[in-house]
Amino acid sequence: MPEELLQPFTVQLDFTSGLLAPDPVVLDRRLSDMQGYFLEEPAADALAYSVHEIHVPKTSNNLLSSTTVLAPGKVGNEFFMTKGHFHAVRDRAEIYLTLSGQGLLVMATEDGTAKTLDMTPGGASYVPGHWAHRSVNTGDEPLVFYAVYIGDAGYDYATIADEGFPVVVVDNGQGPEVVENPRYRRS
Ligand code: S6P
Ligand code: ZN
Repeated sequence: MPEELLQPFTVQLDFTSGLLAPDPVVLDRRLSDMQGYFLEEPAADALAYSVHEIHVPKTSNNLLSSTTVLAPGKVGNEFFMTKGHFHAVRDRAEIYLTLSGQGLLVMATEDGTAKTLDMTPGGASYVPGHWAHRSVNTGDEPLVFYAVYIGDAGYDYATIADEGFPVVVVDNGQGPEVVENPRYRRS
């Protein structure tokens, strides 16, 4: 028997709102927390997304999980998105299950290879280790997804904050388009 035996539990998850009950850890990210992330600086502040995380010890034998609720909207022509990160422990993988809304999951390796996947309700996307990941809301409703990841994965935000992703997702007037990031590794 392990020294600290965890008790099994169930958390109730609302697929539309992304809310968890009981007692999640909630982290709000506002546009004002995301200076330098968009090609244009946001003209006004607003809540961009919330992360609701289920408490478990952050160890390699546990699975952490959370919902993310990403608001619809744009900064200039760029759709609202999460900051994006590599895992601090680079090889830690993750699953994103889209619950509601429409979006794109943008991923990149350290050598600059980019990959995007559609996020639509019911889609379970696998993010292998070594791929930085960011979600982008390309729809008119909140994009809600449930993420499951290895407990000690951690976050490296600095690499993306410095370099960006190789691609960005913009509204070209007819819909979302994935285009080369003119500032990739240049700012
Ligand atoms: C954690 C997982 C998600 C994100 C969340 C917010 O490994 O990838 O829970 O943390 O979607 O994105 P970010 O990039 O601000 O952490
Ligand atoms: Zn992650």
